[in-house]
Amino acid sequence: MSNSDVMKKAAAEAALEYVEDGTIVGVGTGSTVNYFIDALAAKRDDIEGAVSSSEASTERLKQHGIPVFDLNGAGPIPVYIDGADEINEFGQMIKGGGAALTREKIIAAVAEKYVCIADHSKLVGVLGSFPLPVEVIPMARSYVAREIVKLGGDPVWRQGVTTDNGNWILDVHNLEIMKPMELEQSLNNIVGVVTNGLFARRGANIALLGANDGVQKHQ
Ligand code: ABF
Repeated sequence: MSNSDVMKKAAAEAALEYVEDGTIVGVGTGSTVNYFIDALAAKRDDIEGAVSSSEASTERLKQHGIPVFDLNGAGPIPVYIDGADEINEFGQMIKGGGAALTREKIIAAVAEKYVCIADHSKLVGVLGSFPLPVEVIPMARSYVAREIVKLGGDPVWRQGVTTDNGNWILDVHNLEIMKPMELEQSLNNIVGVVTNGLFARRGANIALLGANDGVQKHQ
């Protein structure tokens, strides 16, 4: 296992502490979350089940015998555990490298608490080195791209990728995001945008970042 994987696994296992018995757990997507799902299997009989942000995570949860609920019937979600592509000291994030940003943002909105799990390399001073994913309705791709250029970004179509919702992804390069909340809102205002990968208005409440000397907790 690589050093990075050791750190991801440590962060994922530390998140188990936030899982409440008898509840439905919000589960994100990605390689760090996969470690979390594997660890959650040990608590399978203590929880009611999970809601999932992607087909991939649903599949892995079911393989472990963890019931997966439809969000509409799930009621309160005390905690959502998910990764990030970048996170800053305020818990604001870029997400969507795995193209699951829309379902991730929905569950994050529902959950009372977002616990971000990652290795410490995801912690940045200014968001934007990681290209910002934007999910778009396919027929709006070119229009949305032109509008994003007006905002100062450099959008690139992630060709060959269709999201779980049947949409496409533009990855926006060359952004130095000094005002994440404002940019999140501006992108949301473009017709044809389904979701953008800035999680600034609803960021993480707690970040558990795996490092060489253990798991750092930021809150
Ligand atoms: C999800 O998984 C995404 O929002 C993000 O793109 C990605 C992080 O993946 P990993 O844990 O593999 O770095 O959280």
